[in-house]
Amino acid sequence: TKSLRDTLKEIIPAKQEQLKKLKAEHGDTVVGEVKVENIIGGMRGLKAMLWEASVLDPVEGIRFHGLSIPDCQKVLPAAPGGKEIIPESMLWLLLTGQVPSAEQTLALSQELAAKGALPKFVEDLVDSFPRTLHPMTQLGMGVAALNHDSAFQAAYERGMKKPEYWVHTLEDCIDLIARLPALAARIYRNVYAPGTPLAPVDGSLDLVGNYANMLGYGENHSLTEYLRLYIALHGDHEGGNASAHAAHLVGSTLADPYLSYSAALFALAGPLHGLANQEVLRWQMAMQAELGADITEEKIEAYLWKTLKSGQVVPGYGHGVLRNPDPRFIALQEFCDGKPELKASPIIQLVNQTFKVAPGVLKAHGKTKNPYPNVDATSGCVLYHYGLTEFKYYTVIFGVSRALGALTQLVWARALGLPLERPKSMSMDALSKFIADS
Ligand code: FCX
Repeated sequence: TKSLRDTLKEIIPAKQEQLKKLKAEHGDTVVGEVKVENIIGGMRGLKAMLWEASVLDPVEGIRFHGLSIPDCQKVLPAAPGGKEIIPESMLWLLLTGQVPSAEQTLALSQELAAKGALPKFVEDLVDSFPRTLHPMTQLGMGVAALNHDSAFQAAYERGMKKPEYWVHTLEDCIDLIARLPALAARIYRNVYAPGTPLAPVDGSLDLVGNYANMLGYGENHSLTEYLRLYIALHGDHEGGNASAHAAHLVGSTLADPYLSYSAALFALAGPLHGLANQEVLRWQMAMQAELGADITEEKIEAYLWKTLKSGQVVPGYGHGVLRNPDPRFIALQEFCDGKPELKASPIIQLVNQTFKVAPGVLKAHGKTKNPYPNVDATSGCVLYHYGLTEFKYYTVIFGVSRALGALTQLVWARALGLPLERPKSMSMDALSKFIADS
């Protein structure tokens, strides 16, 4: 059975050829037009970057190399003894476009576990942070500090040639993904259970098995399975979202994968992006507290209007690209439906009741282009049910996950020799002059 590196070595030349051909034969083909509304509207809808591993259809949702989420759930290997997709099999798919065998997935799990320990100075750095420092700030700083051992940076200093870029990028990406659970779990334990022992990385466990174990939830098989699915599903959501795009932009300067991914994490930490799952829980709990025991759809509707009239967004609803319920939301709901204790959980029931009412209210409100839930509408609430109640930590789990896609693209960007990203900006005066002259 072929290794990950050999698989990539085999497929990269054809992709390089494809890019060369696109450039040579279609370099001046027009893909779309740039309107003033795109320039002032956060570049929404502009097809302006390459991203290999996934494409987001507004109606259908995400596909990873053409595979939908239900397709992935059918074909991607689970952990030994588990049922859900695991990040290792998703990473293999994202990187190669191929479905790994159970054996290849296991080999990747073993490699990640073998590389999973943190350097001592990073442990010390993280231990020195005040407990009050937001976990996402800690994660971003820890990831940036890991660049101390960057293979890419060391090879660049030695004067490596361009065809070698992807090889060292891949090594950094694998090392970083391997170390994220130990880093993220250390932050959790320091902030929420200081002074208690932290389990070391266990060579016999998969990536999330280790993560759950180090968090202190290793005994909870159901939560571990949820985290596997959650982390696999959040892995990639094409390239334009703020975290993925930040990694791509910073990586295009040939900053190493650690620095590039730390930039992604700071983008993820914004409330309109990854922080939304913590905001959803906060909002649903405030709703629960205000509405009391007897929660009806009418009361939820009134609460939604209250949120909107106070000028706030309804967290977990809306999306920059999607125009339908997010299939990741559906997949997490199906996970809950299959587990009686989750189905009976008050917070999950509230998420479901809200889902029945919120699209209608948001349509009537008439602002958002997408009145449907995104994945954040439920992801944090499920964690809460499992007893992982520290919601300031939720985006860190998203941050462990998003590495899969953002780092995959760094490997492809270096393999394809993609250039420094540098869009042209305009001032309002320049834009007005352009309009007047045209
Ligand atoms: N509640 C109330 N108003 C909303 C809304 C919501 N959930 N979603 C969008 N709107 C409003 C916008 O604020 C905007 O108002 P404005 O014209 O006064 O500025 C208008 O509707 C048009 O926005 P729209 O084009 O539909 O959405 P955008 O692409 O600008 O923004 C996000 C997309 C996701 C930022 C937006 O829907 C939002 O704020 N949602 C709530 C936060 C959230 O769930 N974020 C997570 C998104 C995602 F899953 C992720 O990145 O993790």
